[in-house]
Amino acid sequence: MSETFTLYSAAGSGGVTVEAALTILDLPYRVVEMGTWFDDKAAAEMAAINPMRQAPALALPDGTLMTESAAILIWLAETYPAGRLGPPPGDPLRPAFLRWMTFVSAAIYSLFWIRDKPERLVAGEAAAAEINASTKARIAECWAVMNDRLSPGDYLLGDRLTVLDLYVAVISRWAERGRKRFYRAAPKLADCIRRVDADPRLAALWAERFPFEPGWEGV
Ligand SMILES: N[C@@H](CCC(=O)N[C@@H](CS)C(=O)NCC(=O)O)C(=O)O
Repeated sequence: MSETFTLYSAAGSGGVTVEAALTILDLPYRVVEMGTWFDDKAAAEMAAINPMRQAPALALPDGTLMTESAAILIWLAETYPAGRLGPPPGDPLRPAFLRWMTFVSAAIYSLFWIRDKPERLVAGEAAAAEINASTKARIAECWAVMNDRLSPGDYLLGDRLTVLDLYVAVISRWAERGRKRFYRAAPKLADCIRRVDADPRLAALWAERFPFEPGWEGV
C-alpha cells in the first residue's frame, strides 16, 4: 500500500488528462511512461496492466487499478470534492457532466483505436486513407453536437473548470493537430478550451507532457 498514485501514461496521450487532474488536485503521483502508444513493446507491457493494452491506467493508493479515462476523471472529481473538478451527485449540472464525459469517451476517444492503426480493421493504403478522412469528419461532427447542446460560461459547464474541460483540451489536439478543426466545429467552446491551455496550474505539465510546439494547433 502506498500513499501515491501510479499512473501508466504516455506523453500526448489520454493519460495526460489524468495527469492534469492529479496536478490540479495536488495529489502525489508517479508516472510510469509507456512510451509511444503505437509501439508494440509498450503495448505488450501495457497488456500486463490493462488487458486492453491501453493507457491510461491508474493504480490507486490502496492498490486498486482503474482503467477508462472518463471513469478515472469522474472518480477523481468526486473523491476529492474540495478540488471542485466536477458537479457532485445532486448538483443540477451532474446529468450534463456525466452525459458529456461519456460522450467524449464513447463517441470521440474510441474512434482513435480505429484511426491510430487502421490496419487492425482494414488492409491497404486506400482503405487506411478512407478511415483517416471519415473518422476525422466524424470527430468534427461530434464536436459540433457538443457545441450545439452546451451553453458554456468560462468553462464548458459554466463558471467552473471541470475534468470535462481537461478531457476536451487534450483530445481536441489529436487527429493530426486537430485543434483548429475543433475551433471550427465547436466555435462556442473554443475560448473555454483556450482557457485550459493557459491555466497557470498546468503550464509545467503541458510543457513537459504535451508541449505547444510551433504549429501545434494545425490548420
Ligand atoms: N477507452 C480507453 C481508451 C484508451 C486509449 O485508447 N488509449 C490510447 C492512448 S491515448 C492507447 O493506449 N492506444 C493503444 C491501443 O489502443 O492500442 C480510455 O478512455 O481510457
